[in-house]
Amino acid sequence: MQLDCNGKLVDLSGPQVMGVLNVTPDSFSDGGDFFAPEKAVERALQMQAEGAAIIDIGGESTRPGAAPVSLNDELQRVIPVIEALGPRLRVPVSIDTRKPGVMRAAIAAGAGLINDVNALQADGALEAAAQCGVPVCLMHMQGDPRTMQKDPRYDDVVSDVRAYLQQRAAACERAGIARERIVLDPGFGFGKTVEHNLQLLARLEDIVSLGFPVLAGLSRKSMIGKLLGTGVEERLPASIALAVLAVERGARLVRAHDVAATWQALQMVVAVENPSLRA
Ligand code: 7PM
Repeated sequence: MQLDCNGKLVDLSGPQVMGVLNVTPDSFSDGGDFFAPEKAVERALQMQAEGAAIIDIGGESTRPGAAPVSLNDELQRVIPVIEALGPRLRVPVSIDTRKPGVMRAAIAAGAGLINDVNALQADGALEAAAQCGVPVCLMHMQGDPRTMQKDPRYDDVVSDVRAYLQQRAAACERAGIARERIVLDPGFGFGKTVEHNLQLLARLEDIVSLGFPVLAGLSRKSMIGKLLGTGVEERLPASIALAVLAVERGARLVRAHDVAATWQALQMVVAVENPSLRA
């Protein structure tokens, strides 16, 4: 099983790490340190060396309560970084966006995958992704980033998220996105309480059973802070534990800020569960 990301291949026969490169001035995990293209390139090369199989670039903060970003601001943040990275990275870049205009420009600039927390629900997004011909990661979110953490409710969070992702995958296929190009993500923290997040992780196999590769984004998330009382910079051990639990339940991609530590942990899972895949 592999993803063809605009010519760069991602092998999914075992778990892989998607490294997070934020280019928002307000991004909580890097304080905007990587806003300058040269800095971003440096960090992306480091994540590649640490084992990242994909570098995820987002110019729109999806932080709970964050203000919307205009198309032009988002393009100005991400396109120069993608252009600079393409020729210097062996691994593909994914574009974390909800806007079809950013999808098209990012893929034209060399990005290899679309990561949409809105699962291509914006007007024109399905068409844009289908025409780009790259893999898409469809994430579940209840509500929108501004209000999603107010009072999230589900009948059964796992079956609700499963049904939503199945429906979005079907919409993609109808729009001409090949099955082989679809990745699903339960969207930890996006319109979910700690209990919802824990149930989704405990029963991640119910999402994996849809038959698509699953991505899990748990790194440094606030559920850890709520369970342990730790600040964002103190969440690595718990992030690693959650990544290992997700991969044990069948996740094939783990989105993480701390690439080296996450990659090393996943290699231990591989060594135990599937020694023939050892790096
Ligand atoms: C503030 C709060 C800033 C939360 C950033 C975040 C995911 C994602 C993000 C995820 C996929 C973060 C999030 N999370 N894309 N983008 N899956 N596919 O913690 O879980 O990085 S942004």
